[in-house]
Amino acid sequence: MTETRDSIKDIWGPRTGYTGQWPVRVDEQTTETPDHWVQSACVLCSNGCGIDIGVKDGRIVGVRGRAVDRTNYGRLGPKGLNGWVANQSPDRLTKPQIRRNGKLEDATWDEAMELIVSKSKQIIKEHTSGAIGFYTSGQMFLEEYYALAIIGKAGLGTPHMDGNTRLCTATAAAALKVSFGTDGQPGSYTDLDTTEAVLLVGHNMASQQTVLWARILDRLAGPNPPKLVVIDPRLTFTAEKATVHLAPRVGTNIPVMNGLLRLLIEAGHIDPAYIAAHTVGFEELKKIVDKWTPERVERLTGVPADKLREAANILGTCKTLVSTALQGVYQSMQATAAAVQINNLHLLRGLIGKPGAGIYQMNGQPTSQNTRECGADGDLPAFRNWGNPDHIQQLADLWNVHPDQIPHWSPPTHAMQIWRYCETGSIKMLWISGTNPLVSLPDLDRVRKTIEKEDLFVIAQDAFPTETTKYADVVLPAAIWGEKTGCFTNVDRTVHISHKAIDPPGEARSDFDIFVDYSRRMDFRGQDGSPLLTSTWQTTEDAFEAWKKCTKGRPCDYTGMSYAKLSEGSGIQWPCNEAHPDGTEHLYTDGVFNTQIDNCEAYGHDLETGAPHTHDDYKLIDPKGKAFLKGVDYEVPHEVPDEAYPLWLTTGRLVYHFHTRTKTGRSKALNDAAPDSYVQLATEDAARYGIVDGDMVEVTSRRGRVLEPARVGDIEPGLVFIPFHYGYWDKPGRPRAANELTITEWDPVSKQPHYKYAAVRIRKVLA
Ligand SMILES: Nc1nc2c(c(=O)[nH]1)N[C@H]1C(S)=C(S)[C@@H](COP(=O)(O)OP(=O)(O)OC[C@H]3O[C@@H](n4cnc5c(=O)[nH]c(N)nc54)[C@H](O)[C@@H]3O)O[C@H]1N2
Ligand SMILES: Nc1nc2c(c(=O)[nH]1)N[C@H]1C(S)=C(S)[C@@H](COP(=O)(O)OP(=O)(O)OC[C@H]3O[C@@H](n4cnc5c(=O)[nH]c(N)nc54)[C@H](O)[C@@H]3O)O[C@H]1N2
Ligand code: SF4
Ligand SMILES: [Mo]
Repeated sequence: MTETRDSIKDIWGPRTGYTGQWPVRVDEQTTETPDHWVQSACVLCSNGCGIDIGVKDGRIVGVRGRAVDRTNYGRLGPKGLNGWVANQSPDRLTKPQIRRNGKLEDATWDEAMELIVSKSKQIIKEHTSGAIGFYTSGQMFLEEYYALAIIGKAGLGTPHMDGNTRLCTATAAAALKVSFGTDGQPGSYTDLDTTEAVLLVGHNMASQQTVLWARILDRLAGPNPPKLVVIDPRLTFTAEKATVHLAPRVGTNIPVMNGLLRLLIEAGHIDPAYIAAHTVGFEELKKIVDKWTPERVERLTGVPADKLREAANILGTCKTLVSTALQGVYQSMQATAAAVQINNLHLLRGLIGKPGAGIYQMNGQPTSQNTRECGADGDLPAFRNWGNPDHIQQLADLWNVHPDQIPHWSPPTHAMQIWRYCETGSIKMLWISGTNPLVSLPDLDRVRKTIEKEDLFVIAQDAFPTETTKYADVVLPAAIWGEKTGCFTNVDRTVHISHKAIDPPGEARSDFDIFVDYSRRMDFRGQDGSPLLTSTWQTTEDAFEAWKKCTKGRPCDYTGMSYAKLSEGSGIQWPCNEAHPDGTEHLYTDGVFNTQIDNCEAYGHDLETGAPHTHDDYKLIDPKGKAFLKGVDYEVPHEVPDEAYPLWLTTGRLVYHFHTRTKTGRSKALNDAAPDSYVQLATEDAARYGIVDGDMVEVTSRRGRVLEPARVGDIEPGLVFIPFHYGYWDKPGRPRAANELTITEWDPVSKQPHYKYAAVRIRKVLA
């Protein structure tokens, strides 16, 4: 057994202060000495740390960080070091199940797949393929998403396919499209090695990307430490290290960001030459932000005017800057508009496309970038534009189908709308893969009622019994990380290959094999009568080769990569092609963006209403490679505290758990570190309600109630926080899932749900 460090007690590990090149530190956690190591990357957050899987006698016996990998130089965090034990959990799903007489019973793969196929055919006959929907993941592999996208778009021809990425990083994609024309993070992690300042908006990196945070901690411990500006209503681990911490009221990112931009413009801390040469929209933006004086910002957000000035001074005078946004932006009010303000900040200062200057419209899930790239969500493969007939023709050519077979008469259906169609009955079959909506969707009572509907046929494809598989008509046991080969892309566009290390348990099969099997049994064919997938799609490597063709000439060009090349090294950043055989660190180095009419991924939206623009609208505004500067004014959140529900609720994450805990809840070390949910209250509020640490508190919203033990302190008065990880699979009984309380509202542009605010009341419950 080797444990190089106790990551539960010491989350980030020892400091190695530096500037320039981040030193190597290899973290390892093994229970036995492996006979061999298998190359992979971690799938427990978007950082995608390079990892080797230790194998002995066909079992995983531990992991170690890859010293050569550019994302982590050997380091791993608590989840990376302790999460792998879930693969070998005794309650893995090992056989397909079919619901018979109300009960899930074991079945053969033939029985389960034939049932799905006969249901699909019956539904298509009676209602068209528009009655079939797919709700997938940000945690499967690139090859699996691409197979699914082709099945949905070219095989069935249904517009109803989205991922849980809608709950996660839809706003990241939307904000990048709005400003730069297509998805794709402009920067590179190496920017953190030299940058003078870091801005984190609604992003608790210290908990959520612990290894990336270790990189910042090491910079803080080295020469020329960067200054940190953190915008978060809670005093998080991240905020504790801030040079300036702004703690606005939830839902007020727009006033804060508008106020910061105003101060920058007023002080002349902008780059007029860059603005003139590479952007459009400056005058309109200036007019909008002009109204947000520091005093007005203070009145609305609670952020003291002087603190805002202090922050603006750092952001305006640093020569290099890395900014990130995550769920405190994406799941809060005016999500896309607020995320775009961060892009604007960099554009105004000309801090983009060069070393030390990076924007991270962060991802959350390990493979959410690929869901988006491959078009297994509400996007089309390789950032193609559903409104552009040439882009549709390109896909039709690649897939050997008529363009009309590919739904493109309106935007693909977003996840919240897919669930709405299930609720109203126009979707009759929902295929859920790699996500657990019965814990993660907002307003769970409504979701439960929907999934229980007699006329909705539900397939759930997962590795574990979950709150969702419980309601399925067919359960398909999936092979997961470590048990199958595939690629995925982290937030700085680094593509890793993850090799199969062990066999999956029992009869579990990879998502790739399941989707390809479905395509074969449905007998999907192209225009010339040849099978859509099966003849050239035997292995995931075949799928990767097909994907490369799909990306040729697009911003996410993978054509210079191969399984062999990815296996020789340890991560390559796209675009990687003939011109850039080793990958590309920075996008937009020449100040030319992907906004040209024939290149852009979307024709834009009205940022306030979300109304999409058409090809003809775009012709009038085509900035031909310049970036868009766009702004909006403040809007009041859709639900605000009142007499009946006087407190704000916000929800989020803990360092030791991943989402609905299907993996981390099965790791003793992680689960012991955070065994239960809780409600965090400000000291003042706790005193007012006579609540002390550990008291049981009932939290009620207009949609439901939960019972949580109290934890007092480190949060703004008037706000309560509940981690959303805790469902019911391991602890039925007490209502405790945060999403019993949350609202069904979403951002008008990205359609990402608003998990970060709701109005609640609390009451101490006597034991
Ligand atoms: N340990 C751990 N790490 C993870 C995950 C996990 O489950 N556990 N999940 C991964 C995934 S998929 C994701 S998406 C990321 C999410 O990573 P984060 O976005 O960092 O996580 P959250 O806790 O959801 O939200 C971040 C912060 O937003 C703040 N916030 C709430 N409302 C507002 C607001 O209106 N404005 C501002 N400025 N801030 C606000 C909250 O106080 C919270 O600290 O983490 C990834 N990494
Ligand atoms: N209140 C509140 N709700 C939230 C959030 C919040 O901040 N607050 N955050 C939202 C965000 S950002 C996210 S990303 C979602 C996450 O929500 P979910 O996606 O529902 O959460 P997970 O627990 O990660 O579910 C993934 C499932 O996939 C399974 N799985 C893992 N690997 C594989 C695989 O290779 N194949 C298959 N078939 N299955 C696999 C896992 O066992 C697990 O059941 O939650 C969202 N919900
Ligand atoms: S930072 Fe993310 S990718 Fe890296 S070890 Fe932790 S969970 Fe895994
Ligand atoms: Mo996420």
